[in-house]
Amino acid sequence: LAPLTEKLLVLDEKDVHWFPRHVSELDLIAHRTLDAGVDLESDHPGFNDSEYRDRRGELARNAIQHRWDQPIPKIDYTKEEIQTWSAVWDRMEPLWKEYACKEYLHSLQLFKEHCGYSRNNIPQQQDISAFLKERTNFEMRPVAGLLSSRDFLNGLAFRVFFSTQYIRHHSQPLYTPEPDICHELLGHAPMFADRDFADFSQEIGLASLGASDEDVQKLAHCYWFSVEFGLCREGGKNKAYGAGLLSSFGELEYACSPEHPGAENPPEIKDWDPEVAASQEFPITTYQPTYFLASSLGDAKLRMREYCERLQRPFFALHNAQTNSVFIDRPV
Ligand code: HBI
Ligand code: FE
Repeated sequence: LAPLTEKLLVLDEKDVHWFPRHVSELDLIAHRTLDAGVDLESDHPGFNDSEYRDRRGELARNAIQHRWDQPIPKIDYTKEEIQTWSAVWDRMEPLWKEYACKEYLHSLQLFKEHCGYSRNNIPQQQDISAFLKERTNFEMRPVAGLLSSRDFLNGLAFRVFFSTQYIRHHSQPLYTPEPDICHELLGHAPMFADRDFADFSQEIGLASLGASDEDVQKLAHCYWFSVEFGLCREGGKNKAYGAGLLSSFGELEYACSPEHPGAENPPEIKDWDPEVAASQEFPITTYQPTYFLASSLGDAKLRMREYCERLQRPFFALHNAQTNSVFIDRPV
């Protein structure tokens, strides 16, 4: 082990960014949020609500205190928070049946049976995490707010999804300027119960370890057009597997059914190609003008893997699932 370690240290100093080698080192990343998760912008729906801001502070502290080997503390969601959850659930449920991919619908059913998913209950991250760990060896861990692309993607290398725990402000249940539990638990979490999707996500994560800033940006764009806004073909129809779509009642229909009445500017649908997605620009405050369509989640994964293998890297990181650590292949 010694020579490999030396080589890594040299690489660290000279060529590559620091990156976590073991899942425990995600503790170092988890508190590096870009915003504290509490400093709301003046146009945030909860900006003038001191009770909401206190709650955000409480949940942020909760997330920052979490350690990788500890169970995720249960959160006692208030009646008002549950009402917001129900409002989102009620709007999304009929749309999922129509536009969510079959993998999502299958997992959602399992989550109803095993993880406390329902319109009247906000599921606990710990329950979801334990279920995912059994099924696909993925897990969730709390985070206070937005991380850098590098830090966020590095977590996926260890099959860890950083997930916020607060909910959007009750005054606008169908709008959130940042990821919240409706987005994380209704958009992302069920997809990680699918083996191909879980592996797909980890591919992006492994490629991000020690990658150049340029490559991290490319991988973040691939993530955006797949994990957030990806479509896949199913029975002659376009279905959503991206969490940004699965948690947005307006955009889900817009993306999957561009011919529906009211869509004056139908989006452009391109075949899923990570090379193209990597340099495709995107807006963050409007519906996406472009979506990428994979023929299946398995195919999306294979293409992602091929793309990652082509990235110019001094090494490639491999994952040991038994120890949840990464090691380096092909050092130069
Ligand atoms: N941070 N906490 C958190 N949650 C995300 O979904 C997230 C992030 N940072 C970056 C990011 N997503 C993506 O937009 C890509 O840059 C990876
Ligand atoms: Fe997201």
